[in-house]
Amino acid sequence: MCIFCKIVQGEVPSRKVYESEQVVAFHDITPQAPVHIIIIPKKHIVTMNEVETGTDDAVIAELFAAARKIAQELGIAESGYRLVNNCNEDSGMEVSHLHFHLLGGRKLGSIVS
Ligand code: DGP
Repeated sequence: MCIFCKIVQGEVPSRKVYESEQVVAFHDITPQAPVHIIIIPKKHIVTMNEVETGTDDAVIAELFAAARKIAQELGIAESGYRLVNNCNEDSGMEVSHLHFHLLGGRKLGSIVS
């Protein structure tokens, strides 16, 4: 089972900021910004490439809805934030379970490096 599935199951502790039937969000263990939240589907979708149009539409929509809600609640909606998805090797993806990084709370640098 992957590390994010273990977080979903409660086998690995995390600081959750959002949870619903299909989605969970928690503080990143190695934050790159004052706000750094990981937002995931509970379903083990490996990467963006494995998202199934139709079947996964609702959960994908909820990932974005969760990001909007969390940004509001953590006070970065107006100052600004970045929502990042890494997919496969060239992106630097480390955890093979679909996730978005919600980053904010400071002026963010270049989008690529
Ligand atoms: P990525 O490179 O896009 O696969 O980013 C994976 C992120 O997941 C990385 O920023 C660190 C975070 N992460 C990895 N393991 C854990 C964990 O056990 N707990 C938490 N909270 N975050 C984790």
